[in-house]
Amino acid sequence: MKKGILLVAAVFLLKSIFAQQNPNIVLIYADDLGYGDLSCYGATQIQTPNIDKLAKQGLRFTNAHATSATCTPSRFSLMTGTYAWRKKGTGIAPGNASLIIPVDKITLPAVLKRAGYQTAIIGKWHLGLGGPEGPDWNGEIKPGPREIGFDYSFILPATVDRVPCVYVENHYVAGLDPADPIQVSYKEKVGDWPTGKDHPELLKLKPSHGHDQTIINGISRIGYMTGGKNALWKDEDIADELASHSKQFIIQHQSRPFFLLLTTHDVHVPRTPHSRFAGQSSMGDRGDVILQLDATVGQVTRTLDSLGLSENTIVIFSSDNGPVVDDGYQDNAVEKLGKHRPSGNLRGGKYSAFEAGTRVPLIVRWPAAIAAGTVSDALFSQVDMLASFAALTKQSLAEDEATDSFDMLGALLGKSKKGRPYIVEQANALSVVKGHWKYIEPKSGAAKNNDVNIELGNAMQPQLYDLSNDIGEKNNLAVKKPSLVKELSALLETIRQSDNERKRN
Ligand code: NG6
Ligand code: CA
Repeated sequence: MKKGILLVAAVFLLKSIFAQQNPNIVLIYADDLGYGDLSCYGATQIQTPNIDKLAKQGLRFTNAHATSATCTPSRFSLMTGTYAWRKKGTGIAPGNASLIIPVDKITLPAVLKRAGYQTAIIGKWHLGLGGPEGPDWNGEIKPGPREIGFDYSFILPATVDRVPCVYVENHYVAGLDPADPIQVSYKEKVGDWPTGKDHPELLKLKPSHGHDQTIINGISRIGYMTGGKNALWKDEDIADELASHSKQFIIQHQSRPFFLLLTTHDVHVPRTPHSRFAGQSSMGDRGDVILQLDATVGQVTRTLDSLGLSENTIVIFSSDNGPVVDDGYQDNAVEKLGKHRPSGNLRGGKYSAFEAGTRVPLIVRWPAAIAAGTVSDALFSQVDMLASFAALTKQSLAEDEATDSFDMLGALLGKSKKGRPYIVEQANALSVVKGHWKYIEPKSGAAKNNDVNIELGNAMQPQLYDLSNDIGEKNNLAVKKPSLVKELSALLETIRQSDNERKRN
């Protein structure tokens, strides 16, 4: 009897110690999901109940941004707290690129590791792997996630439309048979596996532009590969694989604070919904993988619920860049789009300097600290996650660490309505948004990418938009307001030249 009471007391004590510990953090980072793609952001042709529920229980941002309109630079900034455009070689990475994140600088996972967190990345990486020679797919693959602060990694090395089509778990290709080594080239054909260019009759999903090299699982990819047959992923199972690895990580690390970065493949191309989702939306494959993404979120939140972790776990949901409908495969996304507007009422999309390039959904749920059902119009940039997480875990950054990252914890948790004083958006051109004014620097290059049917925002003349009454960036006021153009172009130049934005502010 006495023992029983002691046990109960011990359990209570442990519970209260855990209640005071740092919150777990689960950051779910979707790929190419647009500002208008979720029902909680106004979509009506598609319902995303699990993500909507996060918004209902937490905080939804209307003016949050990835740093860039494409994946690699956005992820680079998220990880390093610095702008990718400051560093050469941070554009969309080929599948055999070497690691582009410096291993001797602070990173988002390293900040949390410093605070005692167990850290993991599960999902898309696309930040390069290995030293200057690139990754050794048949040996130890490093440096990579483990060397920049993740205790555990289970990744898609680049994108699913790029070879090699294998998972990398920690330092090795998962399930690789050493007798069947992998060869990869982005220059010339390797091995004798057919390509989409030569054998379109073998394809279950045909390219619309590019994507005509080695065929894996009936889908032609960017790049050539051969070997590693046992290790090849099955496209339709990727979402479930990532969700089940995430679940496992959460279950195994529930007793200590953990940071899980779940970077989904959905809704990037090639879009290959599992049979549970195929045909379930009215919008073809793109709609179906939005449903699949929503279900992934549901799997994670239900895991947290079942372990009693939801109260003290911050769940963050966002996207790496804006939406694209045809990104290189004939998957019916264009034909079945109907009235759905992936960019909502914003102009542009993925690759674009217009708002839809970087303005993305951002939802933050933390029942222990954030009031349910709130909406924030604060200007927020993902480059600030690093310094904000440092603040959350009561750490101060050294002056030379993550120098573009500001502590915006107050805004991130909805305690403050005040956002960033300004943000920089990266597409081909850089833009700066200050208050409700947006300036896009003059840039040569096509005004529109016809393959993807997206306006890129390039123009030889400066562009100035008043986002408070022209969110669709239709009315260029640069000629009418030369002094504002001067002010904002000077600000952009100052930021560009600045070697320490946090210090400068
Ligand atoms: C482009 C690809 C596109 C996509 C993108 C990267 C072609 C024609 N297009 O080069 O399909 O893979 O790169 O997307 O190859 S991102 O979200 O990872 O930045
Ligand atoms: Ca992307």
